[in-house]
Amino acid sequence: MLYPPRPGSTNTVPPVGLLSIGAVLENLGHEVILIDSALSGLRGDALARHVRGFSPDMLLVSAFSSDVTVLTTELPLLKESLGNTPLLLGGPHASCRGVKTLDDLPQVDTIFLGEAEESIVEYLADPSARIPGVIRRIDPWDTSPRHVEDLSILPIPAWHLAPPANYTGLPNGVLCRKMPFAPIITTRGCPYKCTFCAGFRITGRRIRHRPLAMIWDEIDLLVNSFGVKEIHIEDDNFTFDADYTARFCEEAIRRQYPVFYSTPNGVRLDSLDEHILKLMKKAGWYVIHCGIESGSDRILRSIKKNLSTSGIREKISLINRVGLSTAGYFILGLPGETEDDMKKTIGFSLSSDLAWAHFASFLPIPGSEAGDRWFRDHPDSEGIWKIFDNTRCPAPPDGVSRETLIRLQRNAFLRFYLRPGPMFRLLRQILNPVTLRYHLRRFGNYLHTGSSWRRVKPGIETPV
Ligand code: B12
Ligand code: SF4
Repeated sequence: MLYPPRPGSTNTVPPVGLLSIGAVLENLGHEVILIDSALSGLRGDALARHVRGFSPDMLLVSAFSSDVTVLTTELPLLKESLGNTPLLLGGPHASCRGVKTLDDLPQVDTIFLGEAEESIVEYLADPSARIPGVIRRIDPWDTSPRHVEDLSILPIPAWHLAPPANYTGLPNGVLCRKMPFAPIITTRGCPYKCTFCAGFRITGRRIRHRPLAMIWDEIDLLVNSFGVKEIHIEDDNFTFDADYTARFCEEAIRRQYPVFYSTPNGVRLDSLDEHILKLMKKAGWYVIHCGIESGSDRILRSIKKNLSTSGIREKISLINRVGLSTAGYFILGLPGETEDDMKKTIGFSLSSDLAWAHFASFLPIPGSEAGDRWFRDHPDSEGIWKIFDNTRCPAPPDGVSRETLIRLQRNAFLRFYLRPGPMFRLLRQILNPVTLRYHLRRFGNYLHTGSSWRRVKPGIETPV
């Protein structure tokens, strides 16, 4: 299994989806190797030689759309080196883009759409069959993403393939109190229909829960066998079911592990009340990340966020009253936005009591409502994957230039953090011994190579 190299990125996160597939394959008796070249930096001929060294029977690659550009240079080398070894691809890009993935990446033999724990088993049983959620190049039929109905059938992700202590880059910006951290998934799916989001293409619209007993088995393993000190719940919508969230927190309080918990993917503000927030605080949350997206009610309506600016302000105050800090996620350059709308968003971030803020630029994610519209309106969008990152403003709205959007995004960060409170918090976070090491290494890399790209380390994988 391969997690692709990510030049320029200093954030590394264990590939929890591949770990789940890895556990399924191991349960079937297969020997599984995970090569995380986002972590090791290995690429090009060295990566191809490294992969060939294991003489794999098949190569499973997981990719975001932001990985497409790198894969267009890596996959030909891997294909050449591996000959007829089947090359399978799954993850966000394949799930969101569907059959067009086969045009984007001509070396891929088969793609998997959506959650693939069941489809991979069926594929291995008969690689020539038509399986829902699986598209083979030699028989590209029309199928939609597949989802696992009953999450209790899933094994615990194969954490020994990606020990959390190897992941020393900060996961989400600078917000992590203790290392090692581990991302876990407790629920899959989200019923909301935000137009910029394509999560449903991967994990569906129906929320399914993993049994809490299984989640605690996983956390036990992470804490007791891997020394994990911070658990990041990366669900689409962890707080959707208040009863489930409360039971998770009550168990965390009962167990008293010396760990922090956080939900860095963000939770919906309308799902939070005082009772849940107090439980989360007692359980070990220190910050609540939340998707705010815009400070303009007109734009909030147009992106179908189902939140109002006044409701958002109320919830931020509530979170602060409970004694937790709040991190707000905003998107600049949403379709239909004017410069004025974006200024409203920046103004909103400054006037609300947020401790942290992140300003992403709009990404036209294929498969999302707004992304599909963008691709329809921009038939000549070949170069999009090269800048498919929410820091690079690839798709400014009509009437706003890319340069203007980049400037607004930079201004947003500067205006938010160049204030005494946020600046003090940022410095305290950067100077905390856990993150200081990361920033020093990043700065060292910058001095050595002129970029924050991690220097190449040999692969850390050994056969299991
Ligand atoms: C947590 C999360 C992150 C985390 C961690 C990601 C990680 N390492 O897994 C972080 C913060 C790092 C992250 C970053 C980004 N993310 Co994100 N993220 C998510 C989120 C909320 C959940 C992902 C997850 O853990 N899912 C659970 C696991 C179990 O699923 P999974 O990893 O997808 O794997 C399953 C299947 O995809 C499949 N599978 C995966 N790989 C393979 C390979 C093979 C061979 C097979 C057979 C199957 C298979 O089987 C797995 C088990 O069912 C999703 C939303 C969603 N619903 O998926 C967005 C999402 C995937 N992210 C998104 C985006 C845009 C980004 C960024 C590009 C944002 C940016 N900076 O611009 C970055 C890029 C990341 C990178 N290249 O480093 C988009 C993806 C769009 C796309 N087409 O690429 C999503 C869909 C959200 C959205 N806005 O719509 N993300
Ligand atoms: S942005 Fe969040 S709330 Fe909206 S659809 Fe996506 S996961 Fe659900």
